[in-house]
Order: sequence, then C-alpha cells, then structure tokens
Amino acid sequence: MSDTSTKNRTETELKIARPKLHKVILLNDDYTPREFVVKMLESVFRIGEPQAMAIMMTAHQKGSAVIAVFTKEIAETKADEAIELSQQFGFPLMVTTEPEE
Ligand code: NFA
Repeated sequence: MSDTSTKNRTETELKIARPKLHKVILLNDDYTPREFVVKMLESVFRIGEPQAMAIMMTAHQKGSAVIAVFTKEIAETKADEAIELSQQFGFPLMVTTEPEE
C-alpha cells in the first residue's frame, strides 16, 4: 500500500470515529408556557421531567440553555422537530444549533 492511500484511510477512519458535535440550544421567550417547554423536551428529546424542568428554568432565567449535543444532522433535525411542534400549538419557541468548540 502506498503512503498516500495509508494516509487517506487513516483520515477517513478518524472522521468516522469522531464526528463534530453540535449543541441544540433552547432560547427563552415571553409567550411559550413553561409546561409546554417541559413537555416538548420530554417528547422530542426524550429527557426526563426533572431534567427537562431544569433545562427550561435555565433558559427562562439566563436566556438560553443547552438541551443536548448530537452530530450536525441529528441536532438540526431535532431543532426542526421542536420548532414544528411549537408552531402547531401556536407558540413562538425557538431552538437553534451551534457547533461545539
Ligand atoms: N419564559 C417563558 C414563560 O415565562 C417560559 C420559557 C422557558 C419559554 C424557556 C421558552 C424557554 N412562560
């Protein structure tokens, strides 16, 4: 095997083993009910009630809170699901993603 193919194979393996993670972030607003935020976190992110309550309260008090970290595609899909569910109920809840440092 040539040096080049060995190097390429190694780089490929590293990318598969350690995909870049993206944070899913809950943003506070003045209108979405606290109870809805907790239910959304339970249903979309499969987070238990005590942890969902803690994440909701962090966003409520500080302006934002990290919900979880996933690969880019899963993070973006989960954020979309959260926004979609909120819109179905008429709430302006926003969930964003950003790459981890
Ligand atoms: N701030 C909202 C309220 O007082 C609750 C909330 C928390 C909304 C976290 C969005 C995110 N009803």
